[in-house]
Amino acid sequence: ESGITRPKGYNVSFHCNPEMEKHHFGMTHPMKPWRLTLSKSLIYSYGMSFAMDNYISRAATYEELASFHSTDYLDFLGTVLPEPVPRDLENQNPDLKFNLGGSDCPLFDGLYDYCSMSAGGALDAARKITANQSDIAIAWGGGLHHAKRAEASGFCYINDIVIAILELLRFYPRVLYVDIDVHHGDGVEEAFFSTDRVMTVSFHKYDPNNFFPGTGALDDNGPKNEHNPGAHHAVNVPLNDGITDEQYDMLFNSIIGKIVEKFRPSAIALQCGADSLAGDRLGRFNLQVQGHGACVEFCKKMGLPLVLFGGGGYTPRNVARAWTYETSIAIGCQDNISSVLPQHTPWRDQFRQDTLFPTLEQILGEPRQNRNPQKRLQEIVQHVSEQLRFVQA
Ligand code: TV7
Ligand code: CA
Ligand code: ZN
Repeated sequence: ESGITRPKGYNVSFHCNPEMEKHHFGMTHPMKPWRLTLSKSLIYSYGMSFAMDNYISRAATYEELASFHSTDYLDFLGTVLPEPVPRDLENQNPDLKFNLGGSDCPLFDGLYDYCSMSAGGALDAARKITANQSDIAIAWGGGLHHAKRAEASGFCYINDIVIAILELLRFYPRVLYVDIDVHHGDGVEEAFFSTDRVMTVSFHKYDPNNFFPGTGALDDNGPKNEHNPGAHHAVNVPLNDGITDEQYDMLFNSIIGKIVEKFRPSAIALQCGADSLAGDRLGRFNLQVQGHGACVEFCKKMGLPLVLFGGGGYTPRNVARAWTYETSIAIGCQDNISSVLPQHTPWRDQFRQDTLFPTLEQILGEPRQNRNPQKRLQEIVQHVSEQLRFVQA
């Protein structure tokens, strides 16, 4: 008895493309599309595919990508060929075209296909929502929040989130974008900087000189020009190393709760970057699978159409745990699934511990020091409350 049942009248759709997982950024590059394979295999091992509509997503068309990106950029992206850049020469060449071909955004075989598949999944998910066929649509292969209109950035080439939100905006008056990746969601924020139809909220590690991308201070809230409708519609929650589940939960619930009340979105787009988990190769937080998943649960409880995107996540076994737990929350079977990984899970030894919820001690040995004083978190909530006085639904 797997405990997986399909609630009547509640639809979750799952959008993925196995072709995407075969791409490689390079041997030592932290972004491993294989983490999608591991996640999906754990989700399927729990039997969750029986409680969702499962789709192999298509690749987005050039025209769909051009709803956000410039054609100059897309044309270049579609024609560049990978030529290995010698490691030592790379830093002497600061003017890479469209920021392509450096070590963060390398050129690799099938790059254009990889990008269009990531965007295709996100767009399929958005369309299942706007067609009223899904209550929650999941695209773990998306969430590439740093890409700009005509520039690659931070492992992101095509901004599937912006493209999906533009689709939602054809049907809904207002969309709330929430980003729990450990990095600032700068590309999505910038894309909707001058509209009051999208409110963007990013929680992230903020250290302008030492942590990518260096933007997203508490008082970066949209255009300073008051006549711009987008003013006050960017919310930033800058955090420090070692934040815990309890603190994050308090912040998330109080901030997102206030925003939903004031902005009254018609749909929510949630980027679930799993690099905010403890033990991530690039991240620095102490979040556990439960705390990360609590954000998904809170958004689901708002009772609005919801699109879930992937994003960062550089320790594949933890990414797979988080996105599996979050898929179970979407379906509503989180209290019925076993915390012990299914015996027949492929690559089961990759997970090291056989539980879906390893303790901080199991993940880290020694937990990272928490550098988020309670007083600072209260200041953040206070700032957001004051900011929201300028926001009208
Ligand atoms: C959404 N951090 C993306 C997050 C993008 C972070 C960065 C690396 C990195 C790149 C590598 C690599 C790495 C161990 C880590 C200023 C630099 C410093 C490259 C070495 N190892 C998301 C982007 C961030 C590439 N970039 O939000 C190849 O870390 O900090 C930077 C920029 C210049 C480039 N160098 C790093 O999670 C999906 N990159 C190993 C091999
Ligand atoms: Ca973020
Ligand atoms: Zn990230």
